[in-house]
Amino acid sequence: MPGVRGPAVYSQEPPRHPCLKINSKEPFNAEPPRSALISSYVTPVELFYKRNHGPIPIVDDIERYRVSIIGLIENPKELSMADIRKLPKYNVPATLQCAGNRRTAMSKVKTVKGVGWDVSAIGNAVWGGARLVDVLELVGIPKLTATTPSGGKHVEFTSVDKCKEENGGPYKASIPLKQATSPEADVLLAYEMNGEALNRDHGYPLRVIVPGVIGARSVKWLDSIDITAEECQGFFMQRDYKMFPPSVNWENINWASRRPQMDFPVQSAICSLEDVDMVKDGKVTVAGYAVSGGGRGIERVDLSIDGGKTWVEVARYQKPNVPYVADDMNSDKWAWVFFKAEVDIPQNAEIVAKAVDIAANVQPEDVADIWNLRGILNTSWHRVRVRVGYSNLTQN
Ligand SMILES: Nc1nc2c(c(=O)[nH]1)N[C@H]1C(S)=C(S)[C@@H](COP(=O)(O)O)O[C@H]1N2
Ligand SMILES: [Mo]
Repeated sequence: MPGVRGPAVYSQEPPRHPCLKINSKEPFNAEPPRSALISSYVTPVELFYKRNHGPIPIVDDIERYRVSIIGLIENPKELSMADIRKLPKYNVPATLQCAGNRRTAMSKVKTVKGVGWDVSAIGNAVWGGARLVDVLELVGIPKLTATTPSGGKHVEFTSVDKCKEENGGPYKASIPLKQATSPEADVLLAYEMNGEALNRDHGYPLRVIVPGVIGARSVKWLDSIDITAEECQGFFMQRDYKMFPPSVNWENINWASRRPQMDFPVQSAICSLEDVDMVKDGKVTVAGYAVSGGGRGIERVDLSIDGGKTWVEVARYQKPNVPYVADDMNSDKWAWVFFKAEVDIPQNAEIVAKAVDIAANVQPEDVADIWNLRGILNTSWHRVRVRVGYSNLTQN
């Protein structure tokens, strides 16, 4: 692509916030501390997790930057940023979550392959850009198309970065054409994040946002859009980001037997406490996030202070003064909810959260039941252990 200096080296990485916990330096993978993650409903850009598979590309000549739309269509086109900005602009609040979120906890059951993450490989941003459905109309594909006349059924996104998993080639992913051409699906070509131009870490100048789907399909640094007959055959679609049962190991794995993961399952995590926390007295704040995939809202968040024996429902919310109603027009369909409760705990407590989405999907109880060799989709009940430590001063 013209206007791109894609360094195949790590000497030109952008500056990053010092509070991020770095899980891998090259490629750069980092997440904010738990407490910072829930300090605001819209995650500030600098605190948003960064998940990369190679060095951050440099697009330094925005005038010459083009996205090519090719494949099984009548009229292939090259679009400049000006062309994309001419289309109606949408601002979509959407939570992006890496399929590897909470992997570290899964690896405690049995070793898994992949970058370790605590509970913060997730963030909620307002993505601004053109809708993919409008972009595809420019090349003659009408809304709600499942198949083009020449047999196109998938939309493949190719980046300009270079990843070792692709043998030095670019990162790629695809989504079904039906979803790409559905106005309801809100798939975006985003050039803004929280009202500012996208920064290099998050895909400058243009990235895909596929709401409700694992982060891996939201391709950053977009180079081309290819209308294809088959789903993308790239590494990250075919040999990664697939959910396997616990019985599958590296000897008997058959990658072709499973579909690439798309929608995210229902998830929640407590972020006001660490895995093992010592608190001053028996009153603790339990706060965190809950989110589901496919635009399914959060129907309920349950909280336990006795390891899951008994439960109470906790309040959940998105914005101040707007009651959250799952599936309501005034709620952000693709975004997480926060929950918060003040609880009285005994000397030793195991605090547990689990969420239920509007389809009544519930998080699984035990991480061992969903263990998989790649360590993805750890959506098990989130547990933290709290000990009340009375200091001498507060003791009678
Ligand atoms: N080009 C490109 N796009 C990419 C990736 C990548 O390595 N290269 N990582 C994917 C993964 S696995 C995730 S979870 C999200 C992370 O987006 P973020 O870094 O903006 O949080 O980007 C996705 N898009
Ligand atoms: Mo990811």
